[in-house]
Amino acid sequence: MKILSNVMEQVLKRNPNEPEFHQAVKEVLESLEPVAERHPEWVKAGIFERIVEPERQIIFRVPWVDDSGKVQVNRGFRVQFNSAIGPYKGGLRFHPSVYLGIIKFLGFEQIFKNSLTGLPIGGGKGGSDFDPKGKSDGEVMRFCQSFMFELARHIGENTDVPAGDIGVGGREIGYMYGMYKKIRNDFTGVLTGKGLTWGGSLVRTEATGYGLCYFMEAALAAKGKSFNGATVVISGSGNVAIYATQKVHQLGGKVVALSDSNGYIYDAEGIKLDTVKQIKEVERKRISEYVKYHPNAIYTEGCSGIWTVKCDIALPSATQNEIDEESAKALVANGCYAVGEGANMPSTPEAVEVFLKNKVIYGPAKAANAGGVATSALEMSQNSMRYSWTFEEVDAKLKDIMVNIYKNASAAAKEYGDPDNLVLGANIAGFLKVANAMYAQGIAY
Ligand code: NDP
Ligand code: 2IT
Repeated sequence: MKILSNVMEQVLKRNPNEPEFHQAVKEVLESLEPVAERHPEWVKAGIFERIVEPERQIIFRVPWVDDSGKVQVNRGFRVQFNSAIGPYKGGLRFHPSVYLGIIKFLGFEQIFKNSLTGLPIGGGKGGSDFDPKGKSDGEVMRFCQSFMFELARHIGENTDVPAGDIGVGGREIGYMYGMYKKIRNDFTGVLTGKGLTWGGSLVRTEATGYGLCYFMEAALAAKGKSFNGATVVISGSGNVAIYATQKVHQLGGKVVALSDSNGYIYDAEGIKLDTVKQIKEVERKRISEYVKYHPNAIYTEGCSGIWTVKCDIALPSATQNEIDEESAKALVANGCYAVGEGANMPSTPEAVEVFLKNKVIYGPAKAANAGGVATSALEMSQNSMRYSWTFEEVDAKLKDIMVNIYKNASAAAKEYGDPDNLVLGANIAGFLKVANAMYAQGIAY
């Protein structure tokens, strides 16, 4: 790095002990070096220094009472990172590992992802270190209500529109929406991922997994390949993993492995998705239960072993840094020729290096998993119109958006001299639109 090395140094100094945020920023700044060379006016206007600093960071206390009557205290976050091209938009993550550095990395990535969708949404992210696992519905509800009691004053349909992420699905969005409405006396599209009878969009539930497959379908087709007949490994067994599995099966591929944070299942005949949905969505149990229904399947303790399962295509859809260098090498050694990221930043920088060196068709997260937030933006449009599109209409728009993201990322990669490098292409294509808007809106902004 030359022009932008000072920016990175400042990020490290100003944000100590936030390795995930450093990792996300470093990758983007490395990609943007040739852009800085072409745009001295952006360098002069401090666009790069400004884009790595959130516009606003909110940290708040979330007190709630558990089923035994004990008072619990969690920490809540909302990082409003960039509003140059639209209201802050991005999910809420409830997971014990959440701290400011995780929310900042996710919020930073969201800026470029949201720009890539072509829709008018800025970047933001939030969440809490609350662990929904093992909690009763009542406990989850009281936590969500307390969380929204504070968050409500910072968000709004034209200001900041949160949605789900790890640990936040339809149930949690419902509890939060109810509380927002009670506080504000206002029925608006302030959250996305809502239920279908109260403002939700068809396809939002399926969108990230489906979108991931649409993106990868385009990337595979460019190299004369497809999902049809391919063996696929998908990590996680939550929202993204489940609907990626469904779409792979519709496209003629066979998903043979899924995981959770405890371990992974292997089913050589292909994963039976109805069983997974029953275990994860209805019963909220562990993926290990799967072998009770399908004794021919194998459960292995420990989640990283999933990358040693032989496959053609891998779709990491659990969490950040789940594929390290060793796992990436194992995938390549077993003949895996494509990796599409359903999760945010699931591959370490060393793993990405392995994929790029070995000419793996590699779909980076901010491009490949943008279908979720894109459909959230479609939900916002429908809410503004007080109208709903059909499943087929939303699905067609989603597919169109994902194919366009592939085309734009691919074109930017070509223009900047590294045609197959979609990391470079996605980072640059996402950045250009935001930088243009920031430049036009002046420096006080
Ligand atoms: P869910 O909460 O529905 O599912 C998460 C899955 O990942 C679970 O199987 C969970 O296992 C596993 N997982 C979570 N944390 C870890 C961990 N630290 N180690 C191992 N496994 C883990 O979340 P989503 O499916 O919504 O999100 C998955 C990924 O996709 C995240 O990276 C998220 O940021 C990203 N994403 C989500 C979008 C969405 O629309 N929902 C949109 C774009 C990206 P367990 O149950 O054991 O915790
Ligand atoms: O990481 C993501 O893009 C999401 N969790 C979805 C965000 C959204 O606003 O739908």
